[in-house]
This record gives sequence, C-alpha cells and structure tokens, in this order.
Amino acid sequence: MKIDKVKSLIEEVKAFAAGTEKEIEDFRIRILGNKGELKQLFAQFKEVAPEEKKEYGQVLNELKHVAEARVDELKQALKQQQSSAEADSLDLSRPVNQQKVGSRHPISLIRNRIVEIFQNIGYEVSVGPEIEDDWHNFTALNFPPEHPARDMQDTFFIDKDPDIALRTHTSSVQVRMMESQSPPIRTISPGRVYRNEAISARAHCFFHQVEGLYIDKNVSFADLRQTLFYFARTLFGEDTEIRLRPSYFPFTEPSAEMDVSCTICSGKGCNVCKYTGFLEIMGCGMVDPNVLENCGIDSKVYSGFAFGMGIERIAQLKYNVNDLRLYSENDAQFLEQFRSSL
Ligand code: 2NL
Repeated sequence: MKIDKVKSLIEEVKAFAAGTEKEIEDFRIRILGNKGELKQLFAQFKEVAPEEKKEYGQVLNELKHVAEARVDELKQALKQQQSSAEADSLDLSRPVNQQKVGSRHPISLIRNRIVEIFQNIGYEVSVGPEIEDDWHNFTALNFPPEHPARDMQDTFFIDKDPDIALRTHTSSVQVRMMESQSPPIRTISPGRVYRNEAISARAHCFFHQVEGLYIDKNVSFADLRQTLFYFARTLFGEDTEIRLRPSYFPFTEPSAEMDVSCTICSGKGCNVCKYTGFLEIMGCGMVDPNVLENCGIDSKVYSGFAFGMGIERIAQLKYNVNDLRLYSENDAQFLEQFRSSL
C-alpha cells in the first residue's frame, strides 16, 4: 500500500544521519529534489483510491515537512561541529594584536604622587585660573609695588590697568581659598605656572608647581618641619633626612629652603649633590601675617605654614632627567619610558 510506503519513508528520514555536506545534499536531492521521492509520490496521487486520497495527502505533507526539518537540522549540526573544530585548532601561542597603551607624562606621575601624599594627611586639592589679576598673584601675597617679579622681564602680562598676567605661582589659588573659606584650611594646589625666561636646559617659560597651605589656631614652625619631614620620607624613602636653611620670600616670615639628603649617595657626597650630601627641593615658611590679613583671616587668632615645590625639579631627581625641555617636547621615545604604576 502506498500510504505504508510513505510512512516507512518518514521513519527513514527521521533516522537519517550524515557526516558531510555532500551526504546531506544527496539526501535532500533524493527526497525533496525535482525528481525526488516526494515528487514521484505526488505524481502517483491519481492512482490512489478515492477514500484514501485524504490520508495520502496528509502523509505526503508530513514527509515533506519532516524531510525539510531533518535537512536543516543536519546542516546546523555540521556547522557547529566545524566551528568548534576551528576553535580547537586556534594557535594560542601566536603573538596578539599589539594594543598600544599610552603612558602618563612624568610630570603627571610626580604630581599625582605628591598630591596623594598630602591627601592622605587631610589636605584637599584646590585649582584656580592660570590667568590672574595683580591682587591674587602679587598684592595679596605681600609683594611690594616695586618688586622685580612684577617686571615685564619676569612676568607675562596680558593686560595693563588693571594688570592681568599669567600666574607665576599657584599661591594665587591659595589666596582664593583663604578669601572664600575660614580656617582650618588644609589645601594642596598643583598647576602650571609661567615665567618670562629664555628657554634652555635649566629654564623654561612655564613649569609645574605644587603648593601647600595649612592654617589653623596654634600652627607652628615645628608643625611645618614635621609635615615636610613626613612628606620627604614618604616620597624619597624612610632613611631620608631633611635640612632647613633660612631664606626669604615676600609671603612668608620666617622663610626657609628645604633640602633632602642626596637621593643618589644618601648624603655621602657625589656629583649630583656636588659633594654637599643634600639637594634643595622646596621653599617654605610661616605665612606672613600681612598675607593672612589681606585674605580676611585674623592673624592674632590664626597662623599657618606654606610651601611650594617645582614638579620638574622633583622629577629630575626621581628620573634623572636633566634637560627641562624634554618635558614639553613630546618626544614619544622619551615619554614611553614612563610606563609606571604611580
Ligand atoms: C618655591 C617656594 C613657596 C609658598 C610658596 C605660600 C602661599 C601662600 C602664602 C604663603 Cl597663600 N606662602 N606659598 C611659601 C613659601 C615658598 O614656594 O620655591 N616654589 C617653587
């Protein structure tokens, strides 16, 4: 009987397995092709007894669907097999596509480290404008009207009357902090500053600074010394010694320069420290009472210390870079040396 033949063909299709694309394609052509089994069985429709036509039509349709589904299924399985075989044959020892990762600029590395050390003892970062007025850059900081730093030869002026200039230090940011906040103030001000100088290995028309300021009741020179001692030991190592030498700044009284024991010879004397055993790294002092008053802080109630250092100078000691121009030339070979975790 024709119906039984179709039914056994359906079973055959369901059980059919194939390992290659060709086997699947041959199978598809045999069952579903233009001269395939299905076509032939449809052609025999007219020979089927009238009472069986309905069932015959149904089983033929079933055969068609089952065969189509089986072909799809086998193709899919084969594809998956092939792609997992491909994964198995991947050469995992092949060099990867090199992804170039940038590096931080040495000035940023040192700045971040300095800022981090002070943040850890309660200092807050403050930033301000690079274009400043005379008040915040000079007058509030106790620079007398005829001070040489106010000269065109030393400072880049943008405007006259009123005087507007590129800031020459980030003390201007700290003046703004004192004007807008009341003590206690602990702030650290990193930033770029400008000086009108001819560019050479040892001088540049801009450099980078970190300044610090601490104002409260009863802040003493001993607090200044211990804070900077802590800083020096954290940055340069726990055997570092410091030395304070008297100095002068218009905005601090008394003022000092701070030296650290030579990072190369630990104080024994070498080329880098010129056989002195020490390296100068920053200026500091007790904030002049005039500066406090200029910024609206009562100098009879409050006192404070301040300090300022050049980041290039610290970087020079840490990385042995002796030409300031390297920091702004953006030579990739120079910059790529600073792939650091700092
Ligand atoms: C240096 C010296 C210094 C300060 C900066 C300062 C800031 C205020 C008040 C008083 Cl608001 N002082 N800053 C104090 C002493 C030295 O910098 O050689 N910098 C590169």
